[in-house]
Amino acid sequence: MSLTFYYAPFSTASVTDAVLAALGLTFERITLNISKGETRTPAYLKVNPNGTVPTLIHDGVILWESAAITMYLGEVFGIAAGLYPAAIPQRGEAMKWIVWGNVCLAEAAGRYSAALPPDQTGAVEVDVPPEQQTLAALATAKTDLVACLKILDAALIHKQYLLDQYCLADIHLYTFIGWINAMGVDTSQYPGITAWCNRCIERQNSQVQ
Ligand SMILES: N[C@@H](CCC(=O)N[C@@H](CS)C(=O)NCC(=O)O)C(=O)O
Repeated sequence: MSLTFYYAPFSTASVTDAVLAALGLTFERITLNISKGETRTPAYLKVNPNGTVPTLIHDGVILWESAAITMYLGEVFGIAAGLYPAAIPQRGEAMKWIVWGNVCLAEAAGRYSAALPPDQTGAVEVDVPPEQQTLAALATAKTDLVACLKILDAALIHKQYLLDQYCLADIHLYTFIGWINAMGVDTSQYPGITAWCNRCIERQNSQVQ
């Protein structure tokens, strides 16, 4: 089995990194420096024409988009590891939360990050168009981000995990919360999210022992 992971620190690839770690998979890591343009070289664009990380190559199958990668890894490795539901309806729940994490939560967080001064984004520095760096853009992104956090909090307030049991969907979304906190957004006012984050940390700690 061959698994190659294109990664950059403080990027969306951290989500895939956390999923790979939870699955205990052995892989080749290729670390790219986004600031030096290493995601935009002709050689890398042949692998991922979007010029972004993460990219994962599994036995010749080239995958981009962290949500697709988490679901693929769940399907191929996660079921046997007890970290991904084998069938509906829980499978559908996992897909719903993973896609929502990217399309709604991380999308709003990304706009918030883009509008912040470069040293406060909690992420790798990228060029941001000036129209995305206004106070109005920051306020709109914050409103959208808070709306997402409220949805997540409501889903977790009476539950241990997003699904009936801990799975890759928790790891995927929990990693985004880490980034959101690193941007200075305090999520401690959301009791469902806070208790869930603590449970995810405990799980991660027990996985490395
Ligand atoms: N929707 C994509 C987002 C990937 C993405 O935007 N990655 C950024 C880092 S967070 C990147 O690689 N940027 C490199 C560049 O723009 O050159 C995913 O979830 O995988």
